[in-house]
Amino acid sequence: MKIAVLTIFPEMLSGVLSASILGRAREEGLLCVEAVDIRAFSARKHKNTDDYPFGGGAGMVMTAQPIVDAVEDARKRGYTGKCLYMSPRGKTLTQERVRQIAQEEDNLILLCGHYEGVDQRAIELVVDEEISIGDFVLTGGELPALVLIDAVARHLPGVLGSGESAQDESFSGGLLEYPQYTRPRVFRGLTVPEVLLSGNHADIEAWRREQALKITAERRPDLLIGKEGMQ
Ligand code: 4GX
Repeated sequence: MKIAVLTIFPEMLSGVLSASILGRAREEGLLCVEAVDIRAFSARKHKNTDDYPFGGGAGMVMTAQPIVDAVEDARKRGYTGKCLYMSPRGKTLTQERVRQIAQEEDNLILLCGHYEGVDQRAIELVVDEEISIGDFVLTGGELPALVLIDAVARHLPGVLGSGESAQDESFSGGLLEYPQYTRPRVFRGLTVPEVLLSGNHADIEAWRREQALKITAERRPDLLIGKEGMQ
């Protein structure tokens, strides 16, 4: 998977993309992420990328020209896939959409906005889809872009180790994850549930399923609706 991230703050991406599983996926060539500095495409004298909103109001709007030019340049360089604009106005990202993107797309352009967003004409001209990572407002689209990259990357072949499958965790099976424990067996007087030390794998599996159901019912009853005799 090849991803171009269009941003006025390219330095925001490097830490997250170089650490842990994403860092290794990039080293192994399973994932290729390129930060594209929108400012480099500005045709204005001081390389400005924003301006005052027509109609007045607080804040600045990112101008269409450098964004459209940066996307068109990425297209010429082989980014033929979807251009996604990270925006609280988009449809909320779900695990299902993440899986779909990982499976169907082989390259992406992610557009990161700042301030009051980008000129609507840039959206009309180059954006295929607006995606939100949740109903809250951030200072820019870089963290949402990194969230999307991280969530998609773990579905790409070879990115997760043989032990960890993308299927096995929270939201697959539609339940929240059961509690985990590791050594020591007693920490500050708190013990590990006996069943996990029993070596009986059928009992362990039954306990984990029961815990997952209990935690899901308590915290996210909405996830249970339509499952096994629920409603
Ligand atoms: N999920 N942000 C976009 C600029 C902006 C402002 C208004 C459109 C309209 C966000 C999110 C998010 C902050 C990215 C504001 N764009 N992106 N930016 N939540 O909060 O994706």
